[in-house]
Formats: sequence, C-alpha cells, structure tokens
Amino acid sequence: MRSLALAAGVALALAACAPADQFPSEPGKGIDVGFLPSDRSLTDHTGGIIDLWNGSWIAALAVGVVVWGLTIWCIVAYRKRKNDDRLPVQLRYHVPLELMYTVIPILMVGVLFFFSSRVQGEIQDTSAKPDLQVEVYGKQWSWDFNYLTEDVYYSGDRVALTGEPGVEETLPTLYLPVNETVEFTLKSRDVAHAFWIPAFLYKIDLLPGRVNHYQVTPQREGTFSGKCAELCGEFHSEMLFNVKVVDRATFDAEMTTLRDAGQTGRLGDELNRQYNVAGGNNGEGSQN
Ligand SMILES: [Cu+2]
Repeated sequence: MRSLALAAGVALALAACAPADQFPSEPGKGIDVGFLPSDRSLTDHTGGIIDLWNGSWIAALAVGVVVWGLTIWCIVAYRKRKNDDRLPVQLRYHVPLELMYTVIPILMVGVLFFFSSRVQGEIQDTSAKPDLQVEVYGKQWSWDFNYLTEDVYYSGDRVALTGEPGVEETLPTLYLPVNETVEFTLKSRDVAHAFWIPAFLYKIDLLPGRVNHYQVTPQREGTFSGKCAELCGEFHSEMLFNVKVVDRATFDAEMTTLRDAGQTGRLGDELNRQYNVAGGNNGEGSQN
C-alpha cells in the first residue's frame, strides 16, 4: 500500500511538471494519439511521429509478451521437482537456436530503423521552398534568431529562473506564422546544443562546425515552450525560449517592431566564440 501511495504521489508531482500550454493535446484524444503530449495536427509532422511512436510501442509490447511468455513457461515447465537431483540437459552450440536469436533481433532493429528513418527523412526533407527562413544560433546560454526572409534578427539573453511568477514571459521568443512552412537553419556559436520544441515532437542538434536543417509547418496558433536539449554547461537548464505561433498580421507586426528597434540584417558567424580569440580562428576547426 505504501509503495502504491508513493507511486501515485510521484505521478501527481510529475504531472504538475507539464503546464497545459507546453504539451497541448486535443481534449479526450489522449489515447488516440498514443499518450504522446501533442495532437496529430499541431504541425505537418506530428501525425507521422505519433504513428511511429504508436507502432514502436505496440511492436515492443508484442515482443515483450512473447519474451515474458517464454520466460514464464520455462520457469514452470523446467522447474526443479521433488526427489529429482539430476542436472537438466546441458545445451550448447545449438546452431539453429543461435541463428534464430541473432537473426530475429537484427530483423526487429531493421524494421524499427526503416520506419524511423522514413519519418526522419520526411522531416528533414528541405527540397520544398519554405515561406520563411529562420537561422537559429544556440549559444551559452540563450538563442539568436535571424529571420532571414524578413532581414531582421532577435538576440536573446539568458533569463535567470528566479521562480517569480511571469519570468517565463521574459524568455527569448521565436515568432512563427501559422500554416506557413518555416525552414530552420541550425548552428552553434560555441558548444553542442539542441533545438527542441517539445510540442512539435522533434529535436535536432546545433553543433559547432556543422549546419543542420529542418522544415516544419505549424498548423495551430498558440504559445509553446522551447528548450535546449543537450547538456551544454552551467546554465543549460535556463536555456529556454518561447514559440509563439501567430497569424500573419501579428507576425508582420512583430517583424516591424524588430525592424524599428534597428535589428535589421543578421547576427552571423562573426559572433561565434572562436572569432573572439586573438587572431580570429583558434585553429580548432572552422565554424564556416
Ligand atoms: Cu544549450
């Protein structure tokens, strides 16, 4: 009873970790979407990711049932009986058996790999022309957003999480127009970070010396949480941002605000940490 009460308490406490707007879900659709904290149509990719998730756990459960069944069957059928002190038959170098438990796991990994790589390929397919190009720089411990198509930029500062109410509204904010395809170009100014909007069900690394891309079309307005998902130093836990998916007019107004503040152009590689070392490049590889 005590451990049950403890488990219930932990579940309750963890449930409080996810504010409703961070993990939006369609009311009453929790089971339909496979317990994932999002809905199928939040972006053009969430449906495919939810299907991959559902397929994976159903397959894992099926494998689990077979393995548990065989385990229990062995325990029961080959248990030690009274007055029987003989050793059981000792089996080794049973080639068909060894082949079976080599080939079947390889097949299972192959199937998981096939479906994962198909979904990932769709997400990282950047062959379509995006409506908006946003270049994202991760930096210890905040974010720069260059709205390339709009020729304006936003530069974030780390926000200390003091626990005071309202502090999350002062986080760096990325604006995206609803129903328009955005292509993210993802870079790092210093160490490895990862760009993660949990509600979009996808994260991707920002690595020094490498450029990553991905396209997504947000299909519902709202405010979502974003965070760095790669331990990147002392204040990694405060490397947060907000994502506001808004209508075109609100987006344009926000771009005008940035433009009026003089934030035109982009903040490029010249702000990367290596360029601040005397002589420019410190010889540990180029970030271009
Ligand atoms: Cu980071």
